[in-house]
Amino acid sequence: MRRRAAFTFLHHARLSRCRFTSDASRVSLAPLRVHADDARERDKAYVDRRRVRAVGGFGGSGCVSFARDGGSRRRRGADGGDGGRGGDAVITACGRTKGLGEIKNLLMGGRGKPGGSQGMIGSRGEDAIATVPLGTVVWRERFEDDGEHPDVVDTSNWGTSTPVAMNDDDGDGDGGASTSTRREGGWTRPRGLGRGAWEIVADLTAEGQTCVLAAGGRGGKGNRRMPVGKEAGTREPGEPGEEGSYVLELKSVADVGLIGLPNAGKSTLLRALSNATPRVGSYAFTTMQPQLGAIERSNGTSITVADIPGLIKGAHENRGLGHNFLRHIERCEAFAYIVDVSCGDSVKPWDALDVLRKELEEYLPGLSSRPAFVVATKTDLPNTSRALKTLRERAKPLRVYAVSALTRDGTDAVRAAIDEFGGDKDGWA
Ligand SMILES: Nc1nc2c(ncn2[C@@H]2O[C@H](COP(=O)(O)OP(=O)(O)OP(=O)(O)O)[C@@H](O)[C@H]2O)c(=O)[nH]1
Ligand SMILES: [Mg+2]
Repeated sequence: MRRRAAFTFLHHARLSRCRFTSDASRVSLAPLRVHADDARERDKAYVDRRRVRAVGGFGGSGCVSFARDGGSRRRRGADGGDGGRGGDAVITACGRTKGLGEIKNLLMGGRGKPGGSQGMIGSRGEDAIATVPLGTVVWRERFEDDGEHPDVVDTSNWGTSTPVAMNDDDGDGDGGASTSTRREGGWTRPRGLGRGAWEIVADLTAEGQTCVLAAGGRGGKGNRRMPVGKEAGTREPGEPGEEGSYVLELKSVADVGLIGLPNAGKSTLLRALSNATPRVGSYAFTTMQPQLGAIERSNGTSITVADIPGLIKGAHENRGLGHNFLRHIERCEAFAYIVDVSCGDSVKPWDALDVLRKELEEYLPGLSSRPAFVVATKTDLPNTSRALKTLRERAKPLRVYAVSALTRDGTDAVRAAIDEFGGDKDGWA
């Protein structure tokens, strides 16, 4: 009896999200403080790639109907209306959407309504609309001549393959699929997919931009369209909608990317420069997803700066968070290399800079030649001046800005540099 009472109590306690104090005789019913955990869960749930099957809705069937004369039973003529068109499967870009986690695996338009008597056309099926973040690239799988079916594509190696650039001769050795990719010249695949032929059908970078993944089917004709003869008593069924297999891949849209080893102080710097509030912590990989911040410019426009998760040696081979975030670097027009000059992690700042540039270049050739500057952080800590001097020598011809994001010393110069970049995109080259 006592055991049962204890169980009931525990059950209720869990439901009401209360917590127990260390003193077993007293139970605190204060709600759990879950904010930090929620933020961590949100980061973990961040999804920046999604496989979606899109199906347009079935068209409604046409109607068989005959008009009748007043009270008599004599037929006056066929008047059955057409069925309504099936709904489309659509995605639309929205700045407030942060990831692809909310997208369902199956996006299916609604069925069109059947036609009615007196020539009434059935209403259109409802569109299935999913919102995606700005910067979503839409890949569509193409059927091969050999009849390869989309469902046999192996997704187990997602995030592990080497980069596949446009017009790339990706020698992953899977014979036919690679050949067909090269044959079309512009074809390529979503990163990490080893098989199948894929093409980019849309790149949604502007608010409200939409892409119809699968159009709804046509509604069937009613007998009004075939009013004479035998056919007057027939109707057409609705047609099925289009179908397609898609991969949605998010590549953040930012003008400037903050690139650095874990713990270098990227998030702290973004906090100091903009109104963004990324999480800061004294441990590696505090930031698990790209964070965007806007920096106001003197001319009233703004520049978007992305805080990218920490990059480590071997990231281009998918070490650390690897390709999951390197993908977000691709679109940045310029980079700020963030290096810690306090040598807190015993990595020399100039070595860190070499690692960062090398990883970018290994990931996508040409990336490290984009306009860039260096930010030496944590200058408030002791014994940083010698390291800073050597860094300036070794980083040439890149400019080096010394800052303490904590005390905000030197952050105005960084903001001015970003402002200057916006006016003249080759400003730092
Ligand atoms: N003294 C000092 N500490 C700093 C400065 N900038 C950052 N820190 C500290 O360095 C630690 C890491 O800072 P973050 O901003 O989280 O570093 P991060 O580069 O974003 O790290 P990841 O997200 O893990 O890659 C935190 O404990 C910060 O308080 C600085 O200018 N001076
Ligand atoms: Mg961070």
